[in-house]
Amino acid sequence: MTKAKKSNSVLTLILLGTLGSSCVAFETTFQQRSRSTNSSPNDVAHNSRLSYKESGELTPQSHDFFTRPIHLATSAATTNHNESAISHSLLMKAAGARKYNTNVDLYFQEHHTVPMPTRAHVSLDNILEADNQLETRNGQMDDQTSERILIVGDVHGCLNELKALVAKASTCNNSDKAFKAVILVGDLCNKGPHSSDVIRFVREQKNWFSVRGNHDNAALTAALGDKKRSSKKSYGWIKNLSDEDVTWMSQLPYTITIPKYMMNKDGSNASSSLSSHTYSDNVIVVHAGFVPGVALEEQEVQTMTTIREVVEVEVDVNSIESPEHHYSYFDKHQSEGKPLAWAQVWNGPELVVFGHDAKRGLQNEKYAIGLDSGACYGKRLTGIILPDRRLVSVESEKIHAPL
Ligand SMILES: [Mn+2]
Repeated sequence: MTKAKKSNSVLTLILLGTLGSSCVAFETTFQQRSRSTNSSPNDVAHNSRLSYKESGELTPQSHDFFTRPIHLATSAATTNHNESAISHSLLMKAAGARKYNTNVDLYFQEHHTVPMPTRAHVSLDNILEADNQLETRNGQMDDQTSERILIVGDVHGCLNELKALVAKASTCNNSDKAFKAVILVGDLCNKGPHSSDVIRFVREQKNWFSVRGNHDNAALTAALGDKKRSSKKSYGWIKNLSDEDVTWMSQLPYTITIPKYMMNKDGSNASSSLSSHTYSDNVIVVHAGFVPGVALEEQEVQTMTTIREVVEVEVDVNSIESPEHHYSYFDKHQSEGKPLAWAQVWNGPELVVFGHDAKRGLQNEKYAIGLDSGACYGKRLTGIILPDRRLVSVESEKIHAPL
C-alpha cells in the first residue's frame, strides 16, 4: 500500500518559496500567563472514568506493546471489537464523500460512542518503523532528514500557521532538513478556519503523528453522526471529512512516548552531539496532561484529554495507598481547594509535552512543557524541537476565534 505523502523536505522547500519565513528572534518571551481557571466550554469527556488498565489497553510500560509495530492509519492489528472490518474499510478506502459504513461508523451506530483506538499508547520508534515500511527506502537514511523531532502545539484549524511553523523550524533550527518526526499535541480542529484541511494534511505527511485532543474526539463524534454536535453550525466543516479521515481520527492514540535513546542519540555529524541535553527518562506527548503521583497506566482518558489543574488531597498516613497520591483532578464544579496547574507539580521523571491550556499560555517547567499559545486566538503557534528543547513559534495570521 502506498500513501500519497510528500516528504518534509519537499514541503519545506515549497514553503520557503512562498512564506519567506524569517529566522530572526527565536521566541523566548511569550504572552504573560493568565491564571484563570475556567475550563473550555467544549471540553469533552471521552469514556470519562475509564483508565487503560480497566479498558484492557496496553500501557507504555508493556514490553509486549513496544514490540509490536503498528501504524496509526493502516494498522490491521487486532482489537476486541472490529479488527476485520477496520482492515476492510481501509482497503476499500474511498476519498471524498462519507459513506457512513466504515467500521468506526458501524461501531458508533451500535454503541453510540466512539470506539477506543487500536493502540491507546504508542511508542515513536514503533510508529516510525511502520510508517517507513510503507515506502521503499533502500535501507538508507535520508540525507535530508535529521534526528531532531518537532512537537507542535494546538493547531485548531490554523493550517497556514502550521505550515509556517514547520518551515521556520526546519530552516532556522534544523539546517533546512526535515525532522525525523513531527508530533502534534492534538486539537487539530475546531475554532480555526481549516479544520478538515489540517486533519488531511497531517494524515498525509510522512512521519507526522498526533495524539488525540478533546476537540478531535468531539469532532469525531460529530462526524459519526452524533446529532447534538453535528447539527451545530460550528461543526459544518465535518462534511468535508472522508471515510479515511474519520478512520484515521478514530485511531489517534492518547499518548506518544519518545524513548530516551532517541533523545540521547548523537547527530549525523559525529563531531558534535545533537544536543547538550541528556534525558534520563522518556518524553511523553499527551493532549492535556496527567495527575502527578498516579501511575501512567492508571491515568484516565478524561485526564489525558481535559486536565488543566489538580487539587492537593489529604493523605492518610496510615493508608496502604501509595503516599505518592497527593493530587486529584480539579473539577471546577465539584472540587474544593485551590487549583494548581498540573504541570507545576509534575516532577517527572518523564518530560511531558502537552497542549490544551491556551489561557495559561506557554508553560515551560523542568519536566512539563505546555505548548498551547493560542494560535486560533490571534496569538502564536508554538513548537518545541527535541532533544535541543528549543522553542520556536510563529505569529497567527489573525484572530480566528474569540478567546
Ligand atoms: Mn484541548
